[in-house]
Amino acid sequence: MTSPQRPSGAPSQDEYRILRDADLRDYFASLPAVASLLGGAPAGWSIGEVGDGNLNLVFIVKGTKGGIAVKQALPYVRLVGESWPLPLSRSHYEYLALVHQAELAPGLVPAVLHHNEALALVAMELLEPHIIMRKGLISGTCYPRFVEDITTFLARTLFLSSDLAVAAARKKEGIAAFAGNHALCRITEDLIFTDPYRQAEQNRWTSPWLDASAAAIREDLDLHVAVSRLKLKFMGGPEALIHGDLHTGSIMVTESETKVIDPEFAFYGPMGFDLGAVLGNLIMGYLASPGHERSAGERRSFEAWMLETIENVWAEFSRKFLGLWRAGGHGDGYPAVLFSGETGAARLEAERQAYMERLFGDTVGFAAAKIIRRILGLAHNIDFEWIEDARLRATCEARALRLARAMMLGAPSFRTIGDVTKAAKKLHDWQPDFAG
Ligand code: SR1
Ligand code: MG
Repeated sequence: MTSPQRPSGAPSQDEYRILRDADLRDYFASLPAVASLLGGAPAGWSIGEVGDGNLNLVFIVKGTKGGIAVKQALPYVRLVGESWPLPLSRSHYEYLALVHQAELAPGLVPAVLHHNEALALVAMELLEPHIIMRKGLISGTCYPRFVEDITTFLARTLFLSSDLAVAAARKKEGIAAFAGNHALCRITEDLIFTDPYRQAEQNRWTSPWLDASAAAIREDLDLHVAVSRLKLKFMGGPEALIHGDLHTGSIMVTESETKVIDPEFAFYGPMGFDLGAVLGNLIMGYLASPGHERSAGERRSFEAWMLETIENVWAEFSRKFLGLWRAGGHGDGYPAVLFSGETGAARLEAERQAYMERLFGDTVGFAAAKIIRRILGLAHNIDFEWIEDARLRATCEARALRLARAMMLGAPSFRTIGDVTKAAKKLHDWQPDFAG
């Protein structure tokens, strides 16, 4: 895989300005290809800022013929404000990742229509009528296409950018191309692997019900060791080009299509981090579900689908990843010359199984870290946040915390994905003792 470079002669960084609706109108009016895609007179285009993420501005621009989604990075963290500066270069890495992912997993990411490095701006195909998957799950909607698509995305982007598929020099060029995205990695290192386990000013949780759980986790040295091991893997394991923030808010869906968006956290990291993000967020969706129930048991079939989906995501990912490997691992890892003949082939197959077991262990650990950060850290998710009754929200969150702690400490006892769903199911109706 070759890495697209920054376009030569790109305008310099000092031309950056935060764009308002009127600026966007003038800007796209001056780009014939985009203007013609939109259609009609620029004065008639509708333009609105719709971003509800933690970092950026997102606009939808619509003309008489079509529409585009436009993402502009702000020089700071939107969720917190100007007191937390953040490099605009994340837009470059997002663009780069979208280009690579489109090559590796065609059709599963939005098409990039335009990129301006200086403005930290990416214009993409407008995904309509897609919605953010997290919102669909909150409303209890099942997505029949999701397992097929997300596992193709995961298997292809991870396998095809790894040492199992890519020659050593190219892989290292890939690592180098994304190495500058360290400010975004740092957010993950702090917010996921450190802050929820210490007193951090920005931490928050559903108080007072989770006060004791939060305090216990701050004192839990077993957990501190386990999360630090995961952090080290995240920092020092450039296995593949990972999305880096693959939660259900980074996935847009319809019943028949799935698109992975927002890869601004992309870099070469551990595969289990992306897998854990998907599974950890599905587990949260499942355990948040009782909080969105309007009548007893009304979400039962949705919840059964969620458990099935969690199981199928791992099973299908594993099948597709191994399929790619068996069809031809042309990377410099596991040189074919060392595994010739029938005995060599059998030994390599056993090694593939061992590889998947190790990857599953990483996935379980990272999924747990993703759950804990959303309940005790700075950035929460609406699966829990939209549960209006705070005590019920705390109950759902306490169940998820209990499962996550068991998963992070007991990865070896979660040998199969069925062990994970079984444990999640067992906690679905568990009543925490908030007094104790
Ligand atoms: C301060 S940024 C908080 C979170 O938003 C992003 O979506 C990532 O998940 C990050 O950790
Ligand atoms: Mg995002």
